[in-house]
Amino acid sequence: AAAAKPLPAYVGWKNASDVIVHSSTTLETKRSAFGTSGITPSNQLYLRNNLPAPDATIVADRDAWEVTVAGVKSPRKLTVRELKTLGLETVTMVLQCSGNGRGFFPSKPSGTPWTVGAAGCVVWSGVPVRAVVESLGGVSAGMRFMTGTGGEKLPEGIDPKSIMVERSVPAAAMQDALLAWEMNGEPIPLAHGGPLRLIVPGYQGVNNIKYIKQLAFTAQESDAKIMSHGYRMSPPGGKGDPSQPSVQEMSVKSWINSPLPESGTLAAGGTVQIQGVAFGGLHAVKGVEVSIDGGKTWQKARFIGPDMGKYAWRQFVLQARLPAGTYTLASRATDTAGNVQPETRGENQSGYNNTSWADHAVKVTVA
Ligand code: MSS
Repeated sequence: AAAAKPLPAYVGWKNASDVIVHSSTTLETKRSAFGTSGITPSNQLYLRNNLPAPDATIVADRDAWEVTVAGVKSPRKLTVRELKTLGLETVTMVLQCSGNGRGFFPSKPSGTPWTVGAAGCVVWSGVPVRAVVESLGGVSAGMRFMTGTGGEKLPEGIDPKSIMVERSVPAAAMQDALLAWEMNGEPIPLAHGGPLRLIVPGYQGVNNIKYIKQLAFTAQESDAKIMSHGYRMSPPGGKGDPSQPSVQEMSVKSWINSPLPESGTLAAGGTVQIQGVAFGGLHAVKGVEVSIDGGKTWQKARFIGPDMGKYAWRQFVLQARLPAGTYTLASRATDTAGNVQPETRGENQSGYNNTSWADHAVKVTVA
C-alpha cells in the first residue's frame, strides 16, 4: 500500500491516525474513528477547502476581523468584537460535504472520493444572523437569498467570479443561521473558517462559508461560478448549469461505524453492538432501522446519548447475536417529515448527496 500522506502544516494539529489525507486541502475522518460520544473532536474532523486557506495572520487578532453586512436597511461593516455584543447562541450541527459518499459512485465522478468521513457533528457558538439583521434595521425589501462570501485572497489575473467561494441559500435560512467564532469549545481554527464562519444548519457543507467577509441579502443568487455552475445536481454526463437543482438542504441519512469489514472476523455466539450515526437536514432524524440481511428485513435500532437538537446527529445501536456466517449490515433512517433514506443513490454527474443505504452497507464475517 502507498504510504499515508503527511498532514499539511496548517492542520498539523489533527490526529494523523484518525484521518485520511487526500490532498493538502482535503482530509477525511476514518470510518472507524467516529466513536460514540456524539461530537466529532476538532482534531479528527474532515477538511475541505476549495481554495488554499488564508494566511494565519487573519487569526492573529480575531476580534478585529470585519464582515460587511449588506442588503439590510443600514448596511455596514461590523467587527467580531461588535458582533459579540449583539447576541449569543450555540447550535450543534452536522457539517457534511455535499460530496460525502461520492466514493461509492461506480461512475467515479471527479472530486474527492469520500466514503463516509466528510462529515462530523460539531458545536458552534456565535451570534444569530437574525440578531445582526435586527440591529441593522431588518432585511431590505425584495431580498430572497442570504449570500455569504469567503475571505480568501484571490490570485491576480483570474476572473474572481470564476474561483471565489460565494454561496446563496434561501433568505429563510437566516432564522437558524449563526455568524460563529467558536467550535467545540475553542476559537474556530483557521482551517475550519476562523475567525468567523457562517453556519447554516441543515444545509450542505459548501454553504457554511469560512472566513466570511460579506453577508448579503440579495434579490438574486450569486453569479459566482461555484453557485451558478458548481454544486449542481446535473444529469450523468452533463455539465452544471443554473437551471439544475443546487446543493442546498441535506437529506436524511445514516451509516454504520461498527462493526466494519476491517474489524476482522467476529466471534460467533457472542453479541455484537451494531452502531452508527443518523441525521436529517431541515427535519430532525426520528428513527433508524438496522438490517443484518442486506435490507430484506429491518429491526428498530435504539438512539443512545443525548439529543443535541434537530441539526445534530444521533448515535444508534442495535444489539444482535449473530451465528457464524457472512452478514451485510445496513441502516436506514427516517426524519420527522416522514422522509425515508432511500435504497439507491440519486445519480448525478458530480456524485453529490449520496444517501443510499445500500451504498453505505458493510459486510462482516462471523466465525
Ligand atoms: N468556505 C470558504 N471560504 N472556502 C471554502 O473553500 N469550502 C466549503 C465550505 N466553506 C469552503 C468554505 C466546502 S465545499 C465544505 S464541504 C466545507 O466548507 C468544509 O468545511 P470544513 O470545516 O470541514 O473544512 Mo463540500 O460541500
